Amino acid sequence: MAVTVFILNGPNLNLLGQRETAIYGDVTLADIEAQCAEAAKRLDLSVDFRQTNHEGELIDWLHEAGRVASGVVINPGAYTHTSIALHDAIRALSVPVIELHLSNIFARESFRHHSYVSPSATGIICGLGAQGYTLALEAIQPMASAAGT
Ligand code: CA2
Repeated sequence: MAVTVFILNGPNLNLLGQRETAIYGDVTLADIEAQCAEAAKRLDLSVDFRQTNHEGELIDWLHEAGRVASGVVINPGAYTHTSIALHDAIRALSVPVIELHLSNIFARESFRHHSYVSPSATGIICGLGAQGYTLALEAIQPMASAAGT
């Protein structure tokens, strides 16, 4: 049976494809969702793809993932660099969590070089654009299957 992986996207990622295309490319979040649905089919995963601009909602979704999912892929957006609450919520999970960034945060402004999420994450993918989402699903599939919901 397919296990469930939450794919959570944080603030401003709903704007992808409309602005900042030099950094993030012209791909939209809807394109990424479609790409994830295709990868999920191939990997026999059930994916639940969400985006929010609210920190508390991301935290509620992480708690929900702890109850009903076998893994989480999260692009926390700018909360990556500010949120101890996200750090704590991810730390409380026993399912694998992959932190994902479209851009290479280490090649950008210095305020993006620190992540509060990374020390709590199982693994990190950054700088590979939209392809990172497919790679994250490929990486989490065996771990999520072992975790098994
Ligand atoms: O590279 C990533 O995926 C980021 O998580 C994207 C965040 C940024 O704050 C992180 O440092 C790295 C930004 C999300 C998208 O922001 C947009 C803003 C305007 C127009 C389009 C996207």
